[in-house]
Amino acid sequence: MSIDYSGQIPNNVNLADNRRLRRALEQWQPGFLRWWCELGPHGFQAADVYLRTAISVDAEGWATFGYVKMPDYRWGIFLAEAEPGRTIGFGQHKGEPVWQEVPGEHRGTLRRLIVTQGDTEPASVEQQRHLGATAPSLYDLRNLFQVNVEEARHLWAMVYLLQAYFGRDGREEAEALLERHSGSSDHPRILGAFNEPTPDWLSFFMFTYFTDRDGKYQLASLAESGFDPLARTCRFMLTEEAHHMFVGEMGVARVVARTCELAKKYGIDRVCEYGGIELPIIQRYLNFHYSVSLDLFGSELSTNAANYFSAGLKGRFRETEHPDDHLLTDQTYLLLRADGERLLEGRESALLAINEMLRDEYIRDSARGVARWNKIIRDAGLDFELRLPHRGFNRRIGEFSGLWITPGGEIISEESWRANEGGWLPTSGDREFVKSLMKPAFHPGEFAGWVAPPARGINHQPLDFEYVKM
Ligand code: BYC
Ligand code: FE
Ligand code: FE
Repeated sequence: MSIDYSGQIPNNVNLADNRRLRRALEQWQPGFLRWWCELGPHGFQAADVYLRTAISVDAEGWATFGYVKMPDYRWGIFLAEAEPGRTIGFGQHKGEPVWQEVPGEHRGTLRRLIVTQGDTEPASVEQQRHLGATAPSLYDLRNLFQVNVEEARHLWAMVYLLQAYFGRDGREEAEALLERHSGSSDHPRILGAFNEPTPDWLSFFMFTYFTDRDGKYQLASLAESGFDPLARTCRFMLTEEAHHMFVGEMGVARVVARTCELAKKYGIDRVCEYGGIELPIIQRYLNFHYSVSLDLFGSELSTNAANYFSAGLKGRFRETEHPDDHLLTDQTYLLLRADGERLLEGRESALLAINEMLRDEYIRDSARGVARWNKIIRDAGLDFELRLPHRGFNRRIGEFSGLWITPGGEIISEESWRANEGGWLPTSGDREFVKSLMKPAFHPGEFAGWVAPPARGINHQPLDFEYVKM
């Protein structure tokens, strides 16, 4: 299924023959572009950026690479191909044909899920809008912008669903997605992590490793949805998500590699003196981004999540691979709960634990990158290990939110937690120091001193390729 690029909005949903929808989207488009120019990447709207753009939705060659000025990026609506005869894979409607229209009784719930997903996408662009000015290389600058245009496309993906399937309320929600802003006091973004600033590149790499990975797991469970247009939209979004997480994993790996190089040369305690970011600071950034991202999965026990599942709206990660009845009504799941001042493992209704199952998948996946970062440290012969903190550490949502839990998983008093906080979460001194390193490196092939160059360029281009022309 190829993409129609002839109209104003590239798409593979046959907009050419759907006049009502085409006009609704064309009316939304100018507001979107205004938003992009005001709150998208600051200072680079006129630059030529070497970007990939989707040209088909099948695995081979969906992307083409070329120079684009970002406001001219062809944001479009791309759904993965329909699976003929697809049936609902879980919940009370299991085995019934998937829905091509919104089922009336689930309309409000489905709209809310789509709005929540859609809200995160422009939020991340807003959070990252000032990073361009301090990019450590043209290669990194280009990756930032690639992530930004794709997150903006993810907004299109959700706006398409709202406009195509939710009538007037859908149009209103589509407008509201451009009105809420990250960190705004009157109209903040919906979820916590998306109102936190992304002030420096170490934060950006941590964000794309940990927070975009929440995106992967949320999209994967929405890709199981019985509402087929949502499932197909999310499937295609997942192909873009892989690059975002790659940027994060490699970004942190390169920071670690540079740190190790300096540590070997000058001593592990003198890395900052020589313009690197010492491992304890990296650990504190990791602790922050990981714990904030864990919150994005919602409460450990959630009737919302149970309802989404039973209704067939949001499944588990790789739903079909679970060797059970996909109803979960009589099953239990082992999870950690807070029982007064103790943490206690116990079995709870599997249906209520859907959020926790997804978080468990996420935690396992997050650990893989950390192991690869640790291999870099080990290979450098240094005695230090990065760790994922305990799942209860620094949580604002769910079971652990009222408790003061150490990265090691111990419940302590608020007073001693606060007294130790500076060793666990980035201090203002850490942030100032990291900020002081953030100087742009804009000559082709040049890299800032706090980060190692990557192993290879983008799309087989050399490292000194001019990825962004100012
Ligand atoms: N912050 O039953 P509970 C991405 C609210 S990232 C603030 O625990 P539920 C991306 C919740 O709304 C993926 N509020 O939660 C990444 C509820 O409110 P009400 C984004 C929160 O509903 C990087 C109450 O607390 N996609 O794509 O089971 C760059 C109790 O809720 C938070 C999605 O999130 C929070 N962290 O699950 C760009 C998928 N957590 O009902 C993009 C769609 C919970 O009391 N969303 N609350 O008013 C969902 O599936 C669910 O809304 C959640 C929450 C999993 C987020
Ligand atoms: Fe996204
Ligand atoms: Fe992403």
